Amino acid sequence: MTPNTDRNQQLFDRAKALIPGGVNSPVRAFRAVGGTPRFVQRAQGAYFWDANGQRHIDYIGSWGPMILGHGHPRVLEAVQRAAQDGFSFGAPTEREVDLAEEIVRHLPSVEMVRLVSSGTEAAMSAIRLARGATGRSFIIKFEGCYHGHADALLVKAGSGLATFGHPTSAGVPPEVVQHTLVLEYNNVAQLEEAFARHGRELACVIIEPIAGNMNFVRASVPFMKRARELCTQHGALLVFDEVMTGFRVALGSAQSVYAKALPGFAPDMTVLGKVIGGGMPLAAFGGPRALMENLAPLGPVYQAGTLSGNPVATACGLATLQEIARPGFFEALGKKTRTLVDGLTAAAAEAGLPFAADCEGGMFGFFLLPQLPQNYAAVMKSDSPKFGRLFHGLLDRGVYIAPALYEAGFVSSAHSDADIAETVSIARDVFRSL
Ligand code: KE4
Repeated sequence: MTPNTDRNQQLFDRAKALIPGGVNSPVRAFRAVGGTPRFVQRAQGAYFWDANGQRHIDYIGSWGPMILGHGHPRVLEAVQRAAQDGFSFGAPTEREVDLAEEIVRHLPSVEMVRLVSSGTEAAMSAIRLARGATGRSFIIKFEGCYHGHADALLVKAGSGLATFGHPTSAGVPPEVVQHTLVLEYNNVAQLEEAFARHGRELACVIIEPIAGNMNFVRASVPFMKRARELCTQHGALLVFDEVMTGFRVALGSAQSVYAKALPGFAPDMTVLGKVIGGGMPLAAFGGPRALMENLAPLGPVYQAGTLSGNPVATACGLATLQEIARPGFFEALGKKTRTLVDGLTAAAAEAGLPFAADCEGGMFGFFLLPQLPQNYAAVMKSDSPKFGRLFHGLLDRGVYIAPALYEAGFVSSAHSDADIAETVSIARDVFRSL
């Protein structure tokens, strides 16, 4: 244990006495990689400083939200101003309408949105809406995809659960998941078969278009094309879980990437989170008017939330979206992320390390595998102990990546070219040591 973790360790020991695992979300506990989680004291731009004052270049960015880096001046100012006017009212505000307009502006498939407080809540509500709107019970999800921890979706989830290797969570009664079919990602044959067997009973297919909870696995274009066709043919809804990819991989989110490859492509519903809250608790789900008007108070599908559309969170999200909508933002961010990925790939090759990486916009992933995996089983072939050594080698040198093999990485507009170059140079040393 390097000396500089003692204040982190002290805090971790205190936390473990009061909070299960010492954390408020499992992946933060470093269980997959071992060692002591770094307690963040403060963050600014591309960096955070831990409890011992050690600076880290941050490639997690709160697992996606901090696309502008930490403490962007215009976002901070918007939040401070909003906080002056009140924290929460439980009544409508103009800024919720402004944020809804901003989201709808960039997503042609979305005519209406409902704001909620977490991605879990948004995905859970989207499933209920799909079931309510279609009158059907069955849903399809994919192994390795994670859609938050609502019971019906916590089946072979790819995020924390993949790290713990549990196929499902304790406490989820079998009858609650009996309508959840779990298929192999990118497997067209299984999709065909599931629709052949259950077509008319299927309310929706929910998918991460780029699976950030398997680190970084793209749904192939043929697979996505087939999913779209089958959903349309059988009257099931295609639900894009873009909590991670939304406003992160492109201004039009991942659906705009697929629409380039498949002209006219659009999901039937979109789940959003992370970036649209800019780091504050805010998420959303949206789609065509006819579908969304099934929601209370207009329609029979109930959904509610005390802090939904919270006035401080909407200020943070709106300021964030306004910044990333500036011309050239995503071109510059994409270039920076590509430079990082190419640099890491070259450094791994020099060290003779099996390594495959990919990126889109401000999101990237890499595998200690000879080529990019197409599904969860292939991802599971990664060398977990070696990843742990890589993780700690980078961490000890002040580079902070996800403490789990199955998590993606994120670059912000605050990461400078020098930060990227420093990261690649540090990685080169660590790869050699592996
Ligand atoms: P939250 O309830 O954590 O806001 O969102 C759930 C969720 C839904 N859909 C996707 C595609 C997601 O990636 C997430 C949450 N992502 C994880 C990281 N893999 C959050 C980190 C954590 O669990 O602490």
